[in-house]
Amino acid sequence: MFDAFTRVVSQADARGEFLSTSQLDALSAMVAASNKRMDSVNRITGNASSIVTNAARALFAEQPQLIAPGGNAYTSRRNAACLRDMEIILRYITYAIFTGDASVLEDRCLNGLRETYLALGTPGASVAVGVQKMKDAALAIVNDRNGITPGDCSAIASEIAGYFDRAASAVG
Ligand code: PEB
Repeated sequence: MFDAFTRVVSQADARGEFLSTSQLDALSAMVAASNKRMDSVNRITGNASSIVTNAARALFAEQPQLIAPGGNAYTSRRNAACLRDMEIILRYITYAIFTGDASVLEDRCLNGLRETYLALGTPGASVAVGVQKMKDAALAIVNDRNGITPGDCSAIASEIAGYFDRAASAVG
């Protein structure tokens, strides 16, 4: 698991080089924006349960076959597993936002998830739709600027969008 700093160190070390000016500039821009990053993590985390349940409700409204008899989320046990999966994915995305690096999300959550869903008969494309709905909700929260340090949030917002997109495309 890397964060944005250790990743740069590991890449420089693999080449036996000092950190480059462009690497230092990129990290210093990241440090300058770190309040927005942590505010975003804080607000997504504080709203996690409504982000998950609203996304799942909207997914089931669009794809009612999932919760109909024979559907992969039919029965309370499987419905709960579905909500839990969405919460796990959102949690790892908040870790990636916090560290500024997708490796924790990739290594501990997404790696092998497509194969797990194939084995379970869980429709990965539907999970991807659920993840996209969580993305819309998370970005709406970040972009409403309530409790987020003032300034331009477009860079952190597009970074956040990228982590959701990675998760969706890993299973979809
Ligand atoms: C991944 N999900 C399920 C299982 C696992 C995961 C390993 C099998 C074991 C279990 O049931 O607990 N676990 C999950 C994850 C990590 C992890 C992301 C990362 C660290 O450890 N079914 C649907 C929806 C979707 C869904 C589309 C959006 O119809 C999910 C929610 N996942 C779902 C369901 C099950 C499941 C298991 C319903 C149960 C399937 C079953 O038991 O038949």
